[in-house]
Amino acid sequence: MAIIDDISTAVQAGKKKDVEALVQQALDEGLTAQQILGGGLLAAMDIIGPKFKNNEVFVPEVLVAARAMNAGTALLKPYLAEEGGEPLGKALIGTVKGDMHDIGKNLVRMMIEGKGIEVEDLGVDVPVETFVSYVQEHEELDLVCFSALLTTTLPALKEAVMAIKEAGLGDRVKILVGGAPVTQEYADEIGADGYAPDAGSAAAVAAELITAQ
Ligand code: B1M
Repeated sequence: MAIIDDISTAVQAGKKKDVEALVQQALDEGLTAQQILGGGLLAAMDIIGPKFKNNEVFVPEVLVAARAMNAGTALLKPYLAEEGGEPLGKALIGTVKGDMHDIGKNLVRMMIEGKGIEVEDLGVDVPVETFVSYVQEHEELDLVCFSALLTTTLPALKEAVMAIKEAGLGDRVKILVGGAPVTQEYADEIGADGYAPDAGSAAAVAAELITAQ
């Protein structure tokens, strides 16, 4: 579909305003948010990723593409969210210490919100103490979600999971982990309650963990 390809091209070029206009046009033309997300926005990052790895594009290009992608996903947010009602529960999300990647985390947040779960987002590069004190201060929380995108920040992910448990909060909140280098095996090894490989399954696992409590 031409407009989907145009969205992907505009994201790759980091043309934020064009992405916003094209995403809006695609919605107006009746494409679903999932079609736009998968075929346009995420497809662009699948092209940027290998180029970044092969030194065909560099950090500034990736950053403007990420900014354009985030602008597009922000427009899709209300469409990805299901109709209201009572919230199913409350979750906290953040990218672990030392890790600045937030595109995947933002998508996970949106999809979890789409399940009717309220989500507080602490952003990126979040120190473990910040996660722990937030959970301590918010007794209404059901779930804590940690995102890690670098193999070098896997130890920070482990530390975050352990800190929640060592603070005696493991019985009160469930812990969901994910991000490109994270596997089910690693999630089990560090004692997380749940793992998901992508944003859609993260939302399903989040809902399961909350309703099973
Ligand atoms: Co970075 N980066 N980056 N980067 N970057 C990767 C991750 C990398 C794979 C690129 C590569 O070399 N091929 C590589 C990591 C290698 C590794 O550790 N195995 C890498 C590197 C090395 C780096 C730097 C070290 C580069 C440098 O400076 N030399 C540096 C580190 C900075 C830091 O964090 N301290 C760096 C910097 C950056 C930018 C700042 C330029 C930018 C981030 C911008 C931003 O996020 N605002 C960036 C980007 C954009 C990427 C790539 C190109 C794209 C990541 C992305 O957004 N993907 C990436 C290559 C790639 O993935 N193709 C790369 C789209 C996103 C939707 O997918 O984030 O995987 P993803 O999220 C998915 C799943 O992982 C999952 O669901 C999401 C949606 O389906 N998921 C969860 C994520 N969190 C979850 C949580 C869950 C469950 C599922 O539960 C809680």
